[in-house]
Amino acid sequence: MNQPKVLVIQDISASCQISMNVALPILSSLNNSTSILPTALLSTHTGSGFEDYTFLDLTSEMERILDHWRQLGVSFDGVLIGYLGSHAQMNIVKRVIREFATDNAIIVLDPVMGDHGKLYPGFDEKYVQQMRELCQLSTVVIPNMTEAAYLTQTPYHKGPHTKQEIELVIQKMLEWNRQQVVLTGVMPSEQEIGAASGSVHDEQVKTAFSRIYPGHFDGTGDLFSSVVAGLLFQKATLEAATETAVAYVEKVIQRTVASKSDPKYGVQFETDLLYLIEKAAQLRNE
Ligand code: PXL
Repeated sequence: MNQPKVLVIQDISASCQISMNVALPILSSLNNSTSILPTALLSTHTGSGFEDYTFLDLTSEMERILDHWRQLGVSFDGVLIGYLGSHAQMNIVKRVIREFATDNAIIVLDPVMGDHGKLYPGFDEKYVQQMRELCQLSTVVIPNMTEAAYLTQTPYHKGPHTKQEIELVIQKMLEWNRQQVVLTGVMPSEQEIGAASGSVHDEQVKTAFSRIYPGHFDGTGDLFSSVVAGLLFQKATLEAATETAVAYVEKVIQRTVASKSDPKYGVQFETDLLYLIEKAAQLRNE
């Protein structure tokens, strides 16, 4: 069986189970052949509890890597884009899509820039505007409620969310990317959380939900988009990929709570990788 050749563009938060540290094992478990283009090297992520993090911007190295790949004639069937370290990297990502993506490549963009109604440190309105442009070049965009609010210039609403409210956000997002959107952090009630997906080819918005567990779990957004991307690269439908990602992330959160580990370091995703692998095999045979 031919493996898709895929590229992950995001940071390495060295000692946390987030971003590149989860994307690689997830994509590999889902049978994708993976290359990486790291955007920055940090000691940890930039969220609360880690105020003194180190940050090495890899912009110039990214350019050098791409120049070498160009000489080699490297190309990718799928690209997953996550946390970028600077404005300048937007142009590099556009270059990757232009020069290294095959004609039918699937470009999955997680527009990582904020959560809980606020932008992460280092991001501003100029970055949001650049992100809107990147949405236009992507096959699937996976914003959380905060990122969607910034991208569509609608007020952030913590939830619970009504069906109409979610459908409107998805419709506005689709005006930017004109293909497919998966909105995360959707809360139909105080007890449930999950995702809603929409496509320009299908009027109907599809949803998948799980139980809410109290607390904040860093890295679940990165985990979710890695699962969706990994399955889409394997030709699963958007609906199946979204349902699987919601179910897997719930299992991982249960595991993390049971382990009593400090959730600021990310989630315990490894133990349930077999569940994901088996689910992917089922989807292939459907
Ligand atoms: O999980 C998103 C993320 C990725 N990378 C870095 C971050 C964050 C969220 O805070 O700080 C460096």
